[in-house]
Amino acid sequence: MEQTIGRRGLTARRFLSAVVLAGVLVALPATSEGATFRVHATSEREWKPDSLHIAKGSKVVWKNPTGSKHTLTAYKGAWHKDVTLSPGSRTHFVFKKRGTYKYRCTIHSTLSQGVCSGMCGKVQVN
Ligand SMILES: [Cu+2]
Repeated sequence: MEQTIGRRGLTARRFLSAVVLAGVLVALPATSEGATFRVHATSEREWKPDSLHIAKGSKVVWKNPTGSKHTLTAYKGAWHKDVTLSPGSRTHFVFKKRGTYKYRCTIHSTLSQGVCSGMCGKVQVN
């Protein structure tokens, strides 16, 4: 029941529309295309988080805040070469294709018959 046609009423309705629109934008999932996700190495020799589910086109940034060197080595071809993360450094990768990308630090993990133990991580791109 809208009875206010005056200047005040219009303004109030516009304000309400803006609030509703803002709510819709905030409600968009965090996995929408183009989002940035962060993973960091821990001093317990883990990737945190060690498993990510992201949308195609998302960027993942890996940081190494520890005092040790780590490598970011994909064992199913996400990267063309090993990336060495020296203490305090970071790197990133934009995932343009769907798939499961497994990676590990070759210094702090072992890979035996496809099974990684230690500093292992996974990115699932949908
Ligand atoms: Cu490591």
